[in-house]
Amino acid sequence: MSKPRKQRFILISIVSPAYTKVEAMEDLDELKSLVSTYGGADVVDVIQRRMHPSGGTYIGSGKAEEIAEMVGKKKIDIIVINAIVNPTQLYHIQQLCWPYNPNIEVWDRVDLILHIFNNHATTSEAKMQIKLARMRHMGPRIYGLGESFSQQGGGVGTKGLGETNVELMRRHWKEEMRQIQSNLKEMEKGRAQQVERRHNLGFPTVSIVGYTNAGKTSLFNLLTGKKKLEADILFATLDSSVGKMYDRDHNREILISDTIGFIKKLPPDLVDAFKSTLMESIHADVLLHVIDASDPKMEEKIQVVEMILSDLGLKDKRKMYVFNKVDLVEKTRLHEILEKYSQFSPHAISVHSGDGIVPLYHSITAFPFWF
Ligand SMILES: Nc1nc2c(ncn2[C@@H]2O[C@H](COP(=O)(O)OP(=O)(O)OP(=O)(O)O)[C@@H](O)[C@H]2O)c(=O)[nH]1
Ligand SMILES: [Mg+2]
Repeated sequence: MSKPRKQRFILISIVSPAYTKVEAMEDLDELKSLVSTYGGADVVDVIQRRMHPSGGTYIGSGKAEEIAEMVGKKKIDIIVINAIVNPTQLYHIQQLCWPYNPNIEVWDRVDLILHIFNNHATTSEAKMQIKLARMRHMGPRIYGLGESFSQQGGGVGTKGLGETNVELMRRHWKEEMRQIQSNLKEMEKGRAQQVERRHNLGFPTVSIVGYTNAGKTSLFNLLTGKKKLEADILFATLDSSVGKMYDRDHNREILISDTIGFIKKLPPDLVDAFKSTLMESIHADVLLHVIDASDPKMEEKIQVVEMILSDLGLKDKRKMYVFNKVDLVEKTRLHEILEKYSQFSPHAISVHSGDGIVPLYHSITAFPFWF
């Protein structure tokens, strides 16, 4: 059987004119990993330097025309813009591309992340959370389209029909969203009871958090002996897992949880949709913030994670920074990092080589959980 043809992408990265070439390329890199995680082929990269998005098409009308022509020439299926773009602007770009490909899709960064989530979701809860997040994100777009269609309809007798359809759709949409929210609430209750039961049993709990692809699941598997999927893709993990680590020094078990990774420009709606998955972290005694020490964007990613933790009300939670993948980092650089983050009980580890795992284990078992 022949492989299905990969969907062909144009990637558009919008950066401030102040960015150097290297910075602009780094910005595009994350978008490239997202597209490759999705399974798409990156056919054309466009870096646009501008301070502010431009009116109707976000990327400027001249650029939008150029891109539309490229859609035809390069047989493009999907255009993705590395930003959160308003629905009308996406729709305008799509319209410009119709003469070249009537099935063209135009996504913003959130659409791309949501499509990846959708492909990776395995549990019914994750599927529902994603559906809710998609509806919240796409909702305005559907209404927007509805308005455009009813304007297009315009002729005698058609306008009313258009409006009725939009109104019906809107009502149906709202009802479905309410239903999903109430199902998720039920699941959240169940999960909260579970968390509480464990807490009452007196298990110390540790939650692994961090940017996507930092090596959280790899560390989780190592500490708990589980075999969850670790992969060089973004958002390999979407649900949350809890495992046990035996603490020899105190003859007890410590609960370790692994969960979804974070990424920059995650809209609050998405974080909100995943609240119940993140519940284990919310109730943990301590957070292990796993960081890919070999990543050139490490510092920015630490800040992104800190911001999301703070949105989740976890700003003051006790935490340790765990710098992973040190097999890929030079010794001098590592010293600099450990010095810079000395107030976060930093650990340098490599899940691959085993470096630093024993000291980390001892720090976890010696952690003053009850104080
Ligand atoms: N070189 C090196 N690679 C590592 C190390 N630890 C993990 N990795 C690799 O990093 C990639 C991501 O690992 P995961 O454990 O799936 O990362 P994650 O943080 O759970 O990622 P998501 O669930 O996708 O957010 C995999 O390809 C791992 O093999 C390490 O110590 N050194
Ligand atoms: Mg993972």
